Amino acid sequence: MTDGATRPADDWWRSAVVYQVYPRSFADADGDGTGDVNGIRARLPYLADLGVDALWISPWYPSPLLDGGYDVSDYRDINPEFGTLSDADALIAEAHALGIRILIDLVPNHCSWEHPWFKAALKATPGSPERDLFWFRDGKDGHAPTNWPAAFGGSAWQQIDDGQWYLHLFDISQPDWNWDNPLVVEEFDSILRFWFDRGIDGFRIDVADSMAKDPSLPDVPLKDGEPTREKYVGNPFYDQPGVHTIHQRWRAIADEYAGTPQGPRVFVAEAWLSPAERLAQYVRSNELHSAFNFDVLRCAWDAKELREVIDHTTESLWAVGAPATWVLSNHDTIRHRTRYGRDQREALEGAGVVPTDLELGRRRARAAALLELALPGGAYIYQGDELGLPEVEDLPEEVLDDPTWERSGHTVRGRDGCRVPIPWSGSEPPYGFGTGEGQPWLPQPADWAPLTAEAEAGDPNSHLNLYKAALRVRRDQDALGEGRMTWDADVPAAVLSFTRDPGFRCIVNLGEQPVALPESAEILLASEPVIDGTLPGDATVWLKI
Ligand code: ISL
Repeated sequence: MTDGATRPADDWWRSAVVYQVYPRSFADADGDGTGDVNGIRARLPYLADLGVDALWISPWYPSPLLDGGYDVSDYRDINPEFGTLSDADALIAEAHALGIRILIDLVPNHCSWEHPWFKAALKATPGSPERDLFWFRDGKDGHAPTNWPAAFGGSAWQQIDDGQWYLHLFDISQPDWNWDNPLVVEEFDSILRFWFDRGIDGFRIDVADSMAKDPSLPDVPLKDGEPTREKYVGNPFYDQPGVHTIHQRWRAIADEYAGTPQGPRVFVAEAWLSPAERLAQYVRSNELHSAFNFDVLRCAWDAKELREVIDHTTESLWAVGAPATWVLSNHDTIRHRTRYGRDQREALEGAGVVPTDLELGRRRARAAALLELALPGGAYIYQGDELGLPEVEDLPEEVLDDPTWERSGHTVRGRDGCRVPIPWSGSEPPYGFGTGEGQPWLPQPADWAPLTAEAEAGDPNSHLNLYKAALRVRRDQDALGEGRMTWDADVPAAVLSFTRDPGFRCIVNLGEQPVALPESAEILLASEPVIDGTLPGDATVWLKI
C-alpha cells in the first residue's frame, strides 16, 4: 500500500471519526441521476478537508437495488450503475493517499434473489444441495413454516411454484443464507479476503445479530395479536449463539493482515440490540472490533436519559475492552435535525406526521454533534449531517423507493427521506449532485440552496464549519477520542458536564435557561455564541481547563 499518510497505529479505529457514504445519493460524476464511485473520488478533497479518518461506504455491489443495494447479487464486483472495480481500486488508493481509510458494507444475512446461487436454488429440487444454501422448507398445513414477520412488513416466508417456501427476514427479494451450510461460511471467508486483498481497511457488518437461526424454527410469540419482531432473549432469528462463532472466524481472518503496512483489518457491527450488555458480547476481544451504539440515537434530547444511556454504554463496552462508537443518524433513521425538532416522545415517528421545529432541531443537532465528538471512543457522521440536512418528509408517493412502502401496503413511507441526494453547490436542484442531465433518483427540496456544501463553506457560522472546527480540535486535543470521562458534580438537572484528561471539559445545556460557564476557562468551541460567560439553551461548549 502506498498510503504513507494513514495513521500507522493499529488501533486507529478505537477513536476514528467515520463518515458514512450512501453511494447512490452522495455524488453523481456521470450525470445519470445516481451517485457513483467516481463521484466519491471527486469529493475526497472535501472529506479530507472536513477531517474524517475513514469512510464507510454502504453497499456498492451489483444489485437490483430493491433494498438500496442491501440486496447483493455479486459480492465481488461493483454495481455498473456506480462504476467498476478499477474505479473502486482508484478510490481506495486515492483515499489512502489522503490519510482516509475505507470500510465497506458486508451483507451476510441475505443476498438478492438475483444472486446466481439463489437462482440455481429456485431451479433445483426440494432437498437439493442448492436449496440447502438458503432456508427452503415445506409449509405447515398450507401456511408458511413459521409465523416470523419480515422487517419490511408481511410474512418472512415466500412460497414458490413447487410449493416450498424460502425465508427472507427482510424484503421478499432478500433470501436468507443458511449459515449452517459450510459452503456459505467458506464463501464469505473468500469474500472478506477478496476485499482485504484489494486494500479495504474493514467492513461494517449488516444485521450482525441475525445470521444464525434456531433450526427447530419455533414460532415467535404474539404481541397485540401479531407475531412480534422484538429481539427478546431466545428469539429464533436474532442474537442466537451461533452468530458469535461466525464473528470469531472473521476476526481471525482480519488479524491475518496484522503484518501488512495497513495493519489488521477491522469490523463494526450493525446490531440494534439493547441493553448494551448484549451488544458488548459482539465486541469481545476475539470478535468484532466495534458496534454502533443505537441507544443514544434512540434517546430523547433529555439530560437524565442521555447520561444514563452514555453510562450504560461505556460501562458495558469497557467491561469487554471495547471502545464506544457513537451514532446520531444513518440511512435507516429520521435525520436527527428533524428528530430533535420534535416533541421528544414522538421523535422517531414516521414522515410528515409530527409537527417539527427545524430551527430548534438545528440548534440541538449542533449541540449533539459536539456532545458526540467529545464522548470517549469513535463516532460516525452520516453524509449530510455535517450540512445539517433535515429529513425530507414530503417526497411524492410516486417516487418512494424503500420496500417498506410497498410491503406495508402504503401505510409506512419508509426511509427515503434521509437518502435524498446531497446538495453540493448552486441554487437549484440538482445542486451540483450531478451534471443536471439525469434527474437525481430522489428529488431534492427547492429550498436547499442555503444548505449546499458550497454555501456553508462560505458561512463561518454554518453547520459545516462547526463540524470542521470540531474535527480539528478533536485531532489537536489529547483528551479526545479513546479514553475515559468523569461527570462533573453540582450541575443543573438539564445540563451534562464532563471532564476528560488532560484539561478538557464538555458542557451541554439541554434546558432553556442559560448557564454560567466556569470563570477562567478557555473556550475551544461552542455550538452557539457564548455571551457574557453564559451558555444558552440547547447548546454545547468545549472548554480547555
Ligand atoms: O431488525 C431490525 C430491528 O428489529 C432492524 O433495525 C434491522 O436491524 C435494520 O433494519 C437492519 O438494517 C440494515 O439491513 C437492512 C437494510 O435494509 C438496512 O438499510 C440496513 O442498514 C437489510 O439489509
